[in-house]
This record gives sequence, structure tokens and C-alpha cells, in this order.
Amino acid sequence: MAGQHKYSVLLPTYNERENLPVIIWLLTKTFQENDIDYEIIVIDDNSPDGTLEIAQQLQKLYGEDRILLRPRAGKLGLGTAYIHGIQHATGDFIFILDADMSHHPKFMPEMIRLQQSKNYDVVTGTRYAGNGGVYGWDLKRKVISRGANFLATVLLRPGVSDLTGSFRLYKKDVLSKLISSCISKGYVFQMEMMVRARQFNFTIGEIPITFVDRVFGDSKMGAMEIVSYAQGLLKLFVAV
Ligand SMILES: Nc1nc2c(ncn2[C@@H]2O[C@H](COP(=O)(O)OP(=O)(O)O)[C@@H](O)[C@H]2O)c(=O)[nH]1
Ligand SMILES: *[C@@H]1O[C@H](CO)[C@@H](O)[C@H](O)[C@H]1NC(C)=O
Ligand SMILES: [Mg+2]
Repeated sequence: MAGQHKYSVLLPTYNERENLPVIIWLLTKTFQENDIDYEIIVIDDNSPDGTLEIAQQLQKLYGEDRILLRPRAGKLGLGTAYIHGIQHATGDFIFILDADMSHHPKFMPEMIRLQQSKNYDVVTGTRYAGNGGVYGWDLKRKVISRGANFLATVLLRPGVSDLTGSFRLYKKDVLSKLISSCISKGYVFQMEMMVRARQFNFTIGEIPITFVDRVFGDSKMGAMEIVSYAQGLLKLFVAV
């Protein structure tokens, strides 16, 4: 299906030992069934739950050409995890998704098809258009996410419906350029990527996705993240 292209998946993990085997199984199944060439780059930040040992076992199972381990010494955050991962990517396209099963690999062939149909620079999953949606979140978390997305849309007018999501497909050179131009950390980072993409006139396609809250492990989002999101958003508003 994907022709001569190779897709590198950047999978950042922090305490995902229950989720990693399932997400990797689903990824490989999806890629094999659709005849897609791939590699999965696991970027683990020294998770205390032993995620890396699980990843090592999975690497033995699936092969060193399919599962690459690029661990780091400590929890250094998501933005730098992507920078670290992309340096080791050999594909010409990059998928980014969460390892906690909130992003289902079943949407990936559709994202690839859309990318190919219009030669998009970026294809982003969206929870806030078409059949997209969020499952398993309590009202508070839904309101926070919607609010964050709405506020960002009003302030930054990026032309995409889901700014804070992180299930995306990029041309590799496009992702490199975007990452190196971004100044934000944490949740604001995903949003800034879309704002910069618009500044560079990159083309962006959207695929409705369903986001399912994690069953295993804990979200890393807390009050601190909300405060730093608001600060980061304002900083970005002033900067662009
Ligand atoms: N390597 C690395 N991965 C992280 C870090 N923080 C979060 N993650 C991973 O990033 C993804 C999203 O994190 P999560 O806590 O689920 O965020 P949420 O879905 O917004 O609540 C998951 O795969 C986490 O394991 C980090 O500091 N380093
Ligand atoms: C993007 O497109 C606009 C409108 O066509 C143009 O004015 C601007 O210079 C372009 N920006 C870049 C970075 O190419
Ligand atoms: Mg999550």
C-alpha cells in the first residue's frame, strides 16, 4: 500500500509496561496487514516500572530492525523525546502517537492514504471533527481539553480542529524543520507544531479519530501541566 516508503513510529514511554506489548502488537499487525514498511523507535525515559526491560523482550520477539530502543537516562519530557527519536529514524515518514493505547493504530492506513492523495506535509488525527471523539474521560478532563483547544484556536487560528492532540503523520524533513523551530515544552509543544506548520505554509490533512482514555497506568497530566499550558499558550500568542 505504501509503495517504497518507510514509516518510522516514535513511541515515547514513561511507565507503560502494561501498555507497550499491546500497542506494539497492534502496530506490527496493522503494518503487516497493509504491507507497510516500518520501524518502531521506543524512547523510554528510565521508567521506574521497568518499561525498558519489556521493550527489550519485545525487540527480541519482533527483531532489531523493527523495534529500536533509544532510551534516555531520566524523564526529560515529550518534546525532547521526539527530537531524540527522529535522529535515529530511517523512514521518510514519521508517525507520532502515545504508547498508552489512547491512539489506535487502526487509523494509520487511513492517515497514509490521505497523505498520499494530496501529498500532504502533515496529517493530524482530530477528536473534534467528523466522527472523532473522546471516550473514558470524566467531565472535568473533557472540559479542560475542549477549553484548551478552544482557547488555542481562538488565539492562534491555526486552521486545524485539534491542536492539542498528538496522533500525527509527518514527512520526515517537515517534522525536523518544525521541531527545530519550536520553543515550547509540554502540551504546548503539540500545538506550536501546528502553528509553525501554518507559518511555513505546510499542508495539513485531518482524519477523525477516537481517543480512548488509558486503562493501565497514570496520565502525566496534573494541575502543574494546566498552569504551564496556559503560560505556554500566552507566550506563543505573543511570539507569533
Ligand atoms: N519518554 C517520555 N515519554 C513520556 C514522558 N511523559 C509522557 N510520556 C509518554 O507520552 C505519552 C502521553 O503521555 P500521557 O501521560 O498519556 O499524556 P495524556 O494522554 O495527555 O494524559 C505516553 O506514551 C507517555 O508514556 C516523558 O517525559 N518522557
Ligand atoms: C506563505 O504563504 C503566504 C501567502 O501566499 C506568503 O505571503 C508567505 O510568504 C508564505 N510563507 C512562507 C514561509 O513561504
Ligand atoms: Mg494518555
